[in-house]
Amino acid sequence: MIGHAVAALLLGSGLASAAAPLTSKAGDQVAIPDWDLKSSSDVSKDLKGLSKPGVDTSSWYHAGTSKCTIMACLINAGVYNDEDLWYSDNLNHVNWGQFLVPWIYRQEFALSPAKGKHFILQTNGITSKADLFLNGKQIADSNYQSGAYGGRTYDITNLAAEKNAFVVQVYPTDYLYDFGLGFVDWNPYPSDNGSGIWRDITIKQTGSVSMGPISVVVDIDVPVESSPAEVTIRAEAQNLETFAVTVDAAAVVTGDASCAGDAIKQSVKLGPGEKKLVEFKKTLKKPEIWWPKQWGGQPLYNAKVTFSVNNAVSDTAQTNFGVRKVTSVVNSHNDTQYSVNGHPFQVVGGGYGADMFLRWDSARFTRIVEYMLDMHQNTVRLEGKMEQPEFYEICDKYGLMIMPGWECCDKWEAWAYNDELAIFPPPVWDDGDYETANYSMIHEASVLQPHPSVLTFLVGSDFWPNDEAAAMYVNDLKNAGWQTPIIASAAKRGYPAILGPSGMKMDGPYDWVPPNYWYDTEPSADRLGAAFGFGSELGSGVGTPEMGSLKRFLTQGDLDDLWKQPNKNLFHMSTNLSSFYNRQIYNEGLWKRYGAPSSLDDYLIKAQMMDYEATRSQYEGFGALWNADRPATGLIYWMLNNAWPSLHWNQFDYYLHPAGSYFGTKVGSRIEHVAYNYQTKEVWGINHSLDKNGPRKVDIELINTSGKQLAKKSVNFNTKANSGFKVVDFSSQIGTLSSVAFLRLVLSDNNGNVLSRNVYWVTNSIDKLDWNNSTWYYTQVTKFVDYTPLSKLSTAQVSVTTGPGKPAPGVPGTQTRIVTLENKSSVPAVFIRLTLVDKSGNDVNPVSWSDNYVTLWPKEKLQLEVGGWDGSGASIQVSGKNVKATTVKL
Ligand SMILES: *[C@@H]1O[C@H](CO)[C@@H](O)[C@H](O)[C@H]1NC(C)=O
Ligand SMILES: *[C@@H]1O[C@H](CO)[C@@H](O)[C@H](O)[C@H]1NC(C)=O
Ligand SMILES: *[C@@H]1O[C@H](CO)[C@@H](O)[C@H](O)[C@H]1NC(C)=O
Ligand SMILES: *[C@@H]1O[C@H](CO)[C@@H](O)[C@H](O)[C@H]1NC(C)=O
Ligand SMILES: *[C@@H]1O[C@H](CO)[C@@H](O)[C@H](O)[C@H]1NC(C)=O
Ligand SMILES: *[C@@H]1O[C@H](CO)[C@@H](O)[C@H](O)[C@H]1NC(C)=O
Ligand SMILES: *[C@@H]1O[C@H](CO)[C@@H](O)[C@H](O)[C@H]1NC(C)=O
Ligand SMILES: *[C@@H]1O[C@H](CO)[C@@H](O)[C@H](O)[C@H]1NC(C)=O
Ligand SMILES: CC(=O)N[C@H]1CO[C@H](CO)[C@@H](O)[C@@H]1O
Repeated sequence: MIGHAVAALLLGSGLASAAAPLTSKAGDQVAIPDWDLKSSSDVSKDLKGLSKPGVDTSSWYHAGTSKCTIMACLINAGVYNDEDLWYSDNLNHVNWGQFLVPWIYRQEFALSPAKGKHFILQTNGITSKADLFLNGKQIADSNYQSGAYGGRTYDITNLAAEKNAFVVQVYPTDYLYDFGLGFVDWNPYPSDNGSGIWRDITIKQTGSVSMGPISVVVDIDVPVESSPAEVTIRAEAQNLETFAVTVDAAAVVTGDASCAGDAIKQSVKLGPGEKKLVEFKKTLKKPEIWWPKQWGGQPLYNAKVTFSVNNAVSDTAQTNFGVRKVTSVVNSHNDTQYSVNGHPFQVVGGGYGADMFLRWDSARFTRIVEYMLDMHQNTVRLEGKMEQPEFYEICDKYGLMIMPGWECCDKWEAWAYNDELAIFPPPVWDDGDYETANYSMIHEASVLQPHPSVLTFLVGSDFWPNDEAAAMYVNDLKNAGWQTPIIASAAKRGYPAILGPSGMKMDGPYDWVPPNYWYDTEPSADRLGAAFGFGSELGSGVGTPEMGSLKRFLTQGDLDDLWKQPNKNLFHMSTNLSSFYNRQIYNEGLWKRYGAPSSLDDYLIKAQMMDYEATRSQYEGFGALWNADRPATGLIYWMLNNAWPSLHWNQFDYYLHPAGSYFGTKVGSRIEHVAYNYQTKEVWGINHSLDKNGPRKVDIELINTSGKQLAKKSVNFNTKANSGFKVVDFSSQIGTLSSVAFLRLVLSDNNGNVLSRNVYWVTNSIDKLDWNNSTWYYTQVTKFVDYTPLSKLSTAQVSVTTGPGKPAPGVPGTQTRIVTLENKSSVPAVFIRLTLVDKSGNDVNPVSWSDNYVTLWPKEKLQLEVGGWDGSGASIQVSGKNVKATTVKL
């Protein structure tokens, strides 16, 4: 008896939820809140039996959440923890063999069935596929419930009871055979290959008629500022009865003063089991326009649709939407160019990495969006990592555009002509695969459709879908009311007839190239990733974490390897099959340009300088050449962030610490900016704005490493919005340098307000690229610039004082701090790095700095602002290339 009492207590969540039905009225849609799980090897093979209420699952793992892959569930259950998994090569030692068999997820929940009530179970993707059992009956098999994005609905009215037990048998994922979420060469694979219930499974209560997803079609002409919008709200009605019913459908739009009117109503007759698309039309005479962040506000409208039968609500749902217009053209160079609200829109973005265990955290993602906007990016690309619905809501609210699409290099691109998969060719699609892909597209299109932040959809990444699949995808998107451009792939290798050329290039680089690479756009030659056209994934492969992060995931031996073994394969780089398993190409550049490191600290400051140079010049190159003869129409930096603590390919590390690659991007993408073109030794202006105005001035100054002025010039100009342009040729001053010098460019307005301040270290020559010796991932450098004099700089004395700032956005109740740097010396203070730390000296992240890794002129004073942290910051660590490390109390 004692044993039974314990077991009953441990049943826990099952019993607790049995008390309260999941849904209480028609229109309620609630996620099954929790899961117990166990390997199929350790439980009864009688899954029908397991799916009857009352089974003792006290010895199973308890997920404590409505969605988790098997590994994420096991982390939640305390079997593993991240800090251990991430440390050194521990991840390699997880027993992945345990995930080669199916796992069983189980949960009990209560409903209150009654005559006239209907219950719909909805999946949103289970990886890789699943058998579903409810109350002793199988309701789906894994041919039907297949694919990480395969969302399906099941009418469970006939099985619903007061006490329900639901069992999901989840099948293992092989990326080559199943429609999963793979990581290609981004990082080692999660031990379970992402298998599991990674998105919610919901139960919805309805009356006789249920509602499908709401879509909102918005038609508006340009100029959007003075045009009305014709809005069509659409939702499918399905009669769940075996007799005809009449549904009274009503839609209410809210959002601006003109919407205060009555509901738009209509009655629709539905035969037994019949489905019909119900449409409501509304004209917004003076709509409020949704803009990407840099161009305006993000007003959102709301549409609520209610289906009633016999005066009782049968189903109801709502969605936000925005009024905006996205178009694209493939220009005369075969490059795709987007426009948003009638204005040519240069895509300035980064490639998103989902968490390795696909865990979702809205607060974390919100900080990531704030980081992207702080770096002046306007777009995030999702290569087959379409996330949870909150992802899109957050982007709508903040004004960040999204470029979703399918992923490369596995089952999703198992085309006979895909030579990337030649070594391990996955089987080409059979009928079942087309059906899985079809339902995946239908599901994702319905989730994405209403969101104004969705710029486009890429139905392929490295390869284009064949004609049959492309026609299917396009049909699914159109049926969902899709209005933004559908693009064949992220590369120029080929295209399906229905879509035509993608206009996007995927020609690298992915590993280190020097800063002049981007500006070398020699029109007669194929300059691969240089700043022309639309680069869908490209970068110098940089993103070296700083010490505070490195010591969290590397042993002393691993840390030593970073600077003592420059060619060694490193577990935290990529998979061991990839071209990115070591830092050899990067390190060759670092050793030859900056000199062999004398310590890990020396390695890291040199690495941050390399990373900063790399991202700054990439964003500046694309910004400057945005309206060149062959315009640079977009760039997606490869990558924005990582799935785990990685040593490369990011703009901030896994712990959200912003370092060199972050501030290079932030400076290089400023809305109004002035940049140095390494290739031509010219100064260029960049203007990403539509509405800034007034005359502008650039002050240019060149000093040598002793701080002596070598040249100085001021230029006044007027330019047009949304453009890049040459300001002045500075080649005679720079071409005659005898050693490294510093170039400072300061852009200001008529009132002397500084809009952009930007310092370079330059020499009279540039790194020499051997374009003919390029691979798909980099271009060989045959002669490196010499920055080694930077290691012989005299030490600069910098004073650092802090003072109160203003209330900080983001974290309530916190203030920003003003940090004043003053160079007391006659030599420049180079690449000053500021790190906010807590009382114990640990990095405080996330954090926002107005600027960082700055270079001060002799005697120069500069004010920076730090904010957006949780209040635990106690001091600032200060160091730099020629600045002694100190710590200053806040
Ligand atoms: C994960 O997928 C790879 C192929 O992409 C496969 O070789 C491996 O066996 C899979 N692992 C598991 C645990 O299913
Ligand atoms: C654009 O692509 C088409 C084929 O789709 C080709 O015929 C044409 O020459 C290309 N134009 C340029 C400028 O490369
Ligand atoms: C995709 O699914 C839709 C909706 O069920 C169906 O009408 C269409 O025929 C399917 N397409 C293919 C190619 O299977
Ligand atoms: C790569 O890593 C896998 C998984 O850890 C291991 O089984 C394999 O032996 C490694 N291959 C090479 C070439 O190192
Ligand atoms: C950006 O464009 C506006 C509008 O034409 C102009 O007034 C402003 O001076 C420009 N800024 C730069 C840096 O070119
Ligand atoms: C910097 O320029 C001054 C003045 O020409 C010169 O005396 C000094 O040697 C130069 N410093 C270096 C490091 O070249
Ligand atoms: C690179 O290759 C092109 C075409 O093969 C050739 O015309 C050119 O001379 C080569 N350039 C160099 C620097 O070898
Ligand atoms: C390419 O670079 C490799 C390695 O530096 C060199 O051995 C080879 O000769 C180069 N090939 C060409 C065509 O320049
Ligand atoms: C101590 C010192 O020399 N301070 C100077 C630093 O530079 C600013 C101008 O940038 C001068 O105003 C200070 O006198």
